[in-house]
Amino acid sequence: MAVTTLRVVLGDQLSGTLSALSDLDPTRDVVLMAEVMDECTYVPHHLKKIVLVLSAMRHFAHALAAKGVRVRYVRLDDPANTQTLRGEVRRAVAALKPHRVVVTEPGEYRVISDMRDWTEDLEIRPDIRFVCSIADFRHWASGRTSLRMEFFYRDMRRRTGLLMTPDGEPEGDRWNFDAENRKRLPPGLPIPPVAGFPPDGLTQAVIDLVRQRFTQGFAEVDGFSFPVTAGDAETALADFIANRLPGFGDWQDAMRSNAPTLFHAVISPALNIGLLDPLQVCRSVEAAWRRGHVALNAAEGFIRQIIGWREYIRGIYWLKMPEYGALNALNATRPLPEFYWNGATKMACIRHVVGQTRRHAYAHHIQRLMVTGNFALLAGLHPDAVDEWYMAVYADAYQWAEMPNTRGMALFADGGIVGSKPYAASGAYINRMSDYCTGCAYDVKQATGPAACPFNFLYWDFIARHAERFASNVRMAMPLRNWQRMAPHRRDAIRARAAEFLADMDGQPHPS
Ligand code: DLZ
Ligand code: SF4
Repeated sequence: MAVTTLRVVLGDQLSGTLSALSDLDPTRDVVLMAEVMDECTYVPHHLKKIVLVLSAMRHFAHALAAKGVRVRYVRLDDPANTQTLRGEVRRAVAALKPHRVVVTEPGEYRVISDMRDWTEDLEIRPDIRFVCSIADFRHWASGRTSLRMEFFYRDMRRRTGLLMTPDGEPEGDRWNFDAENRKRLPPGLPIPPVAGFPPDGLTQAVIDLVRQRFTQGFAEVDGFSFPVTAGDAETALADFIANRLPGFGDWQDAMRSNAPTLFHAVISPALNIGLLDPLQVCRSVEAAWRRGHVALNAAEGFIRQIIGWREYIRGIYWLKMPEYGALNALNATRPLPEFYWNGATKMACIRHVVGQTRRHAYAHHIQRLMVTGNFALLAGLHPDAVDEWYMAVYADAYQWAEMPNTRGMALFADGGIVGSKPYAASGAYINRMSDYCTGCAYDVKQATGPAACPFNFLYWDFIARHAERFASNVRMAMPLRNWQRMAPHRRDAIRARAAEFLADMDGQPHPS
């Protein structure tokens, strides 16, 4: 039978509500899904991320087929596979001769640029799985001299009605309860585990394939337990709401060495490939608050991450690309040290975060921002290298989400588009929010000498290096003043230790 429409579904578009599928006619259309090396290798993805995407793709294709939809599914090991999305679309067009090809806009600039060459009759539809469309964000941003997430978030609250009173006021008379969300974790507090989903036959086949085809060192494929279907993702969400959401607010920023997930949802890997709908997730969390299961600071803190931060970051990405991907406002040039990949460092905080990232393809926001991100900022690591690392190592990383978080929030490489000041912090912050320092070879109380915590001298070195630039930023006035008031011999000792440490890290001779 003649094929009317070829509908392309990418690996992070696994949603029944996808715009490319909205007018699907199962009798005349074909859905194309392709596992391709190009997408599996454009950054050295964590093996668990590859397993997640390919397994979820296979499950999604099965579910479509079970509903009577014709699916052209190209496996990675199919000998005819061209191993590029473009090649697979062209091959399908040649074989099926559809009247038109329909796709939902991809999450990465790289892919949409390439898409324009795919085929002549391509219809690219907006991705409607977000609360705020790209066009609406542009409209919101136009005419504003500075963009701030908090104001965008309030608009999203009004638009969705989430945590709003019938009179249009924020519940609890406040938009934001962050001040209550920075508590230290009591030692010994039991942490509810994250629900795991052991591999079924389909996933096991993908694990075997990935083991065979990808031999890069970073990452462990053993212990894969992410949800790979919409049903399992719902179970994971329900488990979070029942068991961890009550503690999510209070201990949102805490870190503990033997507890990688704490009270976090760990739903981003499923959410970012489309197995969950962000608005539905927020409605479930709001319902938990309305029935008295959780406090308002927990529900609000979580909802802000989704309809505030997640949507805001995506808006910034599409507003500022492609220029955003080349920004390097602080002229950072240092290569990424090997310990980002192998965890071999005496800094216990980094060792723990990199170690858990290797094992789980997951770290929570404060670990990403204040440990690996903060170190990269202070040490002046090149944003391209840091960007690639975050894209590769986290199971939830897609460029629309990852890039503004890395270049903007963590590295200040965008010069202040995402955040109004650099999130630079000394070891004291990590010590306050974690137990990492108690097991560290370095002393978090010292800023000079061989035993000093590197975050301390690198923090001051960072302030000193950028003193001129920060002089015009009121939010940096205090650290700058503290630096300038420090005794000259102490400033010299800090800078000398920083230079020595960085030279060691780079494998260079010490500066004299
Ligand atoms: C991340 C990923 C991987 C590892 N593999 C595939 C694949 O084989 N086929 C596919 O369609 N998509 C894959 N993806 C997701 C794409 O990289 C993602 O759709 C684009 O980066 C746009 O966000
Ligand atoms: Fe990290 Fe410094 Fe604490 Fe060691 S002492 S864990 S390097 S913050």
